[in-house]
Amino acid sequence: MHISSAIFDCSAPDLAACPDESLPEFAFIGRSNVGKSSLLNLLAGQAGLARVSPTPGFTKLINFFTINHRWRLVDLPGYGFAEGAKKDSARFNQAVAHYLKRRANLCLVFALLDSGLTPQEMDLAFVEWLARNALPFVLVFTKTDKETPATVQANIAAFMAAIAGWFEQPPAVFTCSAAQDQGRQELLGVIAEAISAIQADATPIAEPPGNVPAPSRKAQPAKKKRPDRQRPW
Ligand SMILES: Nc1nc2c(ncn2[C@@H]2O[C@H](COP(=O)(O)OP(=O)(O)OP(=O)(O)O)[C@@H](O)[C@H]2O)c(=O)[nH]1
Ligand SMILES: [Mg+2]
Repeated sequence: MHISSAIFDCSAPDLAACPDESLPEFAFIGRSNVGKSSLLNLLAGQAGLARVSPTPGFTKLINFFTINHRWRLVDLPGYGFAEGAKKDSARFNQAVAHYLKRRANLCLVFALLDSGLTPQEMDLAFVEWLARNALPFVLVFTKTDKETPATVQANIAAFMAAIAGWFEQPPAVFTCSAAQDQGRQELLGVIAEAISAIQADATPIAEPPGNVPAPSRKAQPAKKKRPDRQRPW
């Protein structure tokens, strides 16, 4: 997929402040410092679009970026950041949960995990939460440049073994390195497929030939435009 434009839209402290739901959204979530903002910049092809920092808990608001005027990347605050104003972090965690559970145009969650770490309790709990809430997601193991390929593969295998019992079909797994420009095309491919699935779903009913009465749109069951039941990736 070619990215022709990537524009910062707005920052929202809670669901009510989020922009309208007219565009499909792809959200990045994971522990503080896992590389969410860096991956967003890698996909957008624009360093500095989302702000990156070595300080955990840097992204504190829900940040929206419109890509190609047609869909959005959403940078979420990380979980597991205990410092700072307690009240604020609690509110942001709740805001993220509301966003993930209630945002009708959320197409897919990219759940990020550090490829240099063995399975972490907090990440396992979060993936379990995603599964329990039937949210569509893929796993992305980040920062692959920091460890040997063998270590990365061992950590991925251990994580997949830990979650295996929760799914009939395990979630799709990707790797990336924002530092080495790795994983961009694969992840953009996932987004392109999800967008195609939405467009196919939204194809208007063709007019019937002759005098045959057109099927009433009202009679059709309302189809939710979230492709979460289809899992096109
Ligand atoms: N070596 C390496 N460092 C990375 C990579 N991705 C991110 N980093 C570094 O990790 C740190 C955190 O990156 P961010 O993208 O800000 O992480 P985040 O998940 O958005 O963090 P919060 O907003 O604090 O939750 C920064 O110092 C980045 O430069 C990567 O692929 N490889
Ligand atoms: Mg960030």
